[in-house]
Amino acid sequence: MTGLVTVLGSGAMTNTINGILDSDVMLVIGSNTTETHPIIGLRMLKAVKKGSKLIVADPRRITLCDSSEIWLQQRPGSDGALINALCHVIIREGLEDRDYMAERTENLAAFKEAIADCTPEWAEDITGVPAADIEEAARIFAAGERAGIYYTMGITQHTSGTDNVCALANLAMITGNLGKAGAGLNPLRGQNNVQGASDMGCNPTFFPGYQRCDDADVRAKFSELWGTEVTGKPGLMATEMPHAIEEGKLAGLWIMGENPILSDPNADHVRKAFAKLDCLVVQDIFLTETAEMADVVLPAASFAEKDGTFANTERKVQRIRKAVPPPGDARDDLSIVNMVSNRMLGTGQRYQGHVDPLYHTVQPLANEIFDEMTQCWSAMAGMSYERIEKEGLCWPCPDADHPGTPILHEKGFPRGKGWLSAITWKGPQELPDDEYPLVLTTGRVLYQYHTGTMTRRSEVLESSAPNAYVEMHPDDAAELNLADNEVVRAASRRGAIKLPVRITDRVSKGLVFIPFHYKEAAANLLTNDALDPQSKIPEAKVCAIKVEKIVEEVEAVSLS
Ligand SMILES: Nc1nc2c(c(=O)[nH]1)N[C@H]1C(S)=C(S)[C@@H](COP(=O)(O)OP(=O)(O)OC[C@H]3O[C@@H](n4cnc5c(=O)[nH]c(N)nc54)[C@H](O)[C@@H]3O)O[C@H]1N2
Ligand SMILES: Nc1nc2c(c(=O)[nH]1)N[C@H]1C(S)=C(S)[C@@H](COP(=O)(O)OP(=O)(O)OC[C@H]3O[C@@H](n4cnc5c(=O)[nH]c(N)nc54)[C@H](O)[C@@H]3O)O[C@H]1N2
Ligand SMILES: [Mo]
Repeated sequence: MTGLVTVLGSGAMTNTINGILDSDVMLVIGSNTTETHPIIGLRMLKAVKKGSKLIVADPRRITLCDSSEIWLQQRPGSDGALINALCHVIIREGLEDRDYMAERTENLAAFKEAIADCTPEWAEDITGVPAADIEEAARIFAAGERAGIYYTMGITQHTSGTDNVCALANLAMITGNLGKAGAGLNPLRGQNNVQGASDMGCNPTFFPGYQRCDDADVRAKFSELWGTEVTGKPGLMATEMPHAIEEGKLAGLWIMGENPILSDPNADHVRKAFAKLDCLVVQDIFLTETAEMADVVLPAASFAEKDGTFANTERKVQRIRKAVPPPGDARDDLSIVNMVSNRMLGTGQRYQGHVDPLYHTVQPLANEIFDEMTQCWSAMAGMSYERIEKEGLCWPCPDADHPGTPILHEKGFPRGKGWLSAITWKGPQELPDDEYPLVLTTGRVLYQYHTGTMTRRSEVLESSAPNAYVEMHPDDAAELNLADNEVVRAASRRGAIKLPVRITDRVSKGLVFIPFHYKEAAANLLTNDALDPQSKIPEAKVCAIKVEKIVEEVEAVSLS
């Protein structure tokens, strides 16, 4: 997997948002871009108008399908087979970029062997996509001089999520599409500043700047910089923590800006695990469902109430400025973390800082932390607040004269040659059966954001998408004798919810979709917490459920 880590590095886009307009072909796979990244979706639609050919691969008929050259409606969890078959056709028909492959990639023999039997007919059986459509899509993609791949959670939220991403990297490399404008491998990052959080080391294996904590040289460097001995053992991923609590390996949690009681799969299990903690601290801008369980709640300031930087999905580091003061006792996250760590470590004050008007303590200024970051990570070494005053810079930006790097891998990959992975398709962990005959996939709608802590407080947004629903194909609804909008019971092996049915051919027969925003019908009571072995991402995109008609219980009183 070294190939994956070096090709993908931080999980950011290799190319830029505006660069989408330079593409001849776009493959959008597992991304409902117009609803979840509307600005990027607009760029895609503009690119189509300019003549770029759009291939959509999604189990649901998303809005982008209307503008596509071809739509591949694969079964959820079958992407590995679909992508391998696309590669198979490209190699079989000699449509690959041979010079690029020879010069810039390795492990070709093992890759070719892995896709040798992945014929379009084989993939049709697994994915449900007609073999001829797979062939056509492969030809369109390979014919593009600049073909970009855009993917999001439809690709990653699977027990085979890492394999899916590696398979897409293969497709980009065999067609010579890594390292030029309008192309690339582009995961559209989700949360605001999730890229910045990754860059800063919000990951159990890395210090800031993707520097491994189990590397002795890296540890020595940070021990010196921070004036304290730093430990070198990788920690747990958030998704591993509920199990660790149950096994008695974890007694305390400090959660900042997450609401896992609603956002983690198998939510009932998460709630039971959290109840066993000795101490739960939650730092949030609202009293969330998770905060309600906490021993201590630390009120945080929102984005508009603090200074700092956000890094966006194209690795662009941009300034944010305090527009209004935080309400009441709320403090910016940096001050909160600093106040706690000062008391825990007794290290005193390491920054010049400013005096907090309420607490009369010295707190670091955001730019002091930024400067520290530029000292410990070469990719940001050339950045400063002065340089990003008006316009952000894309990392890597190694020195003060460097213009930043909007397009990654133009001259080569960090590891040298790009690794073509040999991927064997494995299906989802839980498949439908007689008892739970439907496949459930979950995701988002335009007007709501995750667990709704923020969007459900906005009257406009809430009135636009006020309730949960389950999308179901007309044939499945007819079998259960359901009317549109009728309230049904949806149940998996892990839990059950009640919600109205939305009868639509947006989904195929056998597939249902539930948005996970709504606490009154929380989709995550149903979802499976099986994890991808490498990335530890849960399989939020496939589990088996049943949907039942609710039969009104007849009041027995008058009969007795
Ligand atoms: N309005 C809004 N925007 C958001 C968010 C939000 O909550 N609301 N959240 C943000 C965050 S953090 C993220 S990560 C992104 C997520 O952005 P997206 O990944 O675009 O959003 P999802 O709705 O989770 O799922 C994307 C698509 O995957 C498809 N899909 C389901 N199963 C499969 C499968 O097996 N294979 C493939 N190829 N596709 C499948 C679904 O039909 C859906 O169209 O959105 C960000 N933007
Ligand atoms: N079934 C299913 N489950 C999923 C997914 C799916 O597709 N299907 N998607 C998954 C994905 S990709 C994601 S990213 C997660 C999202 O899961 P979460 O991150 O748990 O969801 P949010 O509701 O966005 O919670 C973020 C919290 O941060 C708080 N907050 C906002 N700004 C600040 C701030 O500046 N400081 C602090 N301290 N707090 C702040 C908000 O009030 C909110 O409570 O959900 C995951 N869960
Ligand atoms: Mo996300």
